[in-house]
Amino acid sequence: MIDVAVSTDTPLRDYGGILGVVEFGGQSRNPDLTAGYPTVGIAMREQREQPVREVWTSASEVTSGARDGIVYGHDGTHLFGTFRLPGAEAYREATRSVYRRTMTLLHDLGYPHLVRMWNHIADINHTNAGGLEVYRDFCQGRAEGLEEAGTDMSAGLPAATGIGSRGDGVVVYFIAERSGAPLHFENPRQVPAHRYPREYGPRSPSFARATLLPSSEKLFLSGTASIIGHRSTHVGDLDGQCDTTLENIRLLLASVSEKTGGKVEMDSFTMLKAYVRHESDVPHVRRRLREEVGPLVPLELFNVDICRSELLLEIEGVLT
Ligand code: 3EB
Repeated sequence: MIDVAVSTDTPLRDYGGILGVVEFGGQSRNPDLTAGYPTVGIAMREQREQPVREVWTSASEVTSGARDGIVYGHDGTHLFGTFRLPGAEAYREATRSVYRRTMTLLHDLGYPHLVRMWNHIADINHTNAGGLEVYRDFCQGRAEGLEEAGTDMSAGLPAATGIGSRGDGVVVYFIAERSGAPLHFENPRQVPAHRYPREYGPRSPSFARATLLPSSEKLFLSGTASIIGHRSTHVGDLDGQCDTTLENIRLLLASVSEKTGGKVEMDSFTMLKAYVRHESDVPHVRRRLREEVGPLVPLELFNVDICRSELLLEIEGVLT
């Protein structure tokens, strides 16, 4: 059984088995195994702020290793993996290559099902030397790498986040599963991202809106924003974007509940994260989210850029 905890303790308390740790602090750092488990740093906060850590835990014994630039920890059921691409003028080729290597690693270690991926991309809205937006360049490499690895690009894509960071380069971490095939879901009022029209870039973003992991009774909600159909709505209107984003989440949860016969609702969150483009909007978004979930749900907000320049916020989370 895989679980996640949010911690600001240094050193970490004893969690038993640790599959991997993601440190959201002032700097992006290459993943390593120095602590005895995979650790990666992502520049998501100001240097002076205390880092917050996301700790992916297991009830079983964890084995860790590194291969081809990918650092991983696994327990026989789940695998946590992470890699970093150094800052570059273009990411397409490096992304294609590392996504392919990731799929090969997952195949070789026997965790063929991608469950969830987080892609943190520095300067995500900048235009690169080739005249392409950094996010679109990344999306092209990601789609090519997954496709070349034989991924089913309509039904086999995991839930994901594609978001900015304050560091340099691209940091990715992911969860994969051995068996019990995860179930992927789409939002009834959003065009699946893999079918976005060409106006959003040469290759569509590769992700599903949510992934259910039946073995751990967890629903991984992708980064969700103020998008209806394939268009951004309420441009320039923070509350409008909050409303649409929350409604997108409600509709998605209703659709998952209907399809599985289970019940996932707004108060089923065990972890909630929001990305907010403008620092001055952070307190308001925090208040809006606290109205939705109880006072005990871990809630983290990060002031970073969002993949479409008109989007003011994006929300993701884990539900049980
Ligand atoms: C969207 O719905 C907003 O590129 O992996 C959300 C989740 C978004 C994941 C990704 C992008 C990604 O298109 C952006």
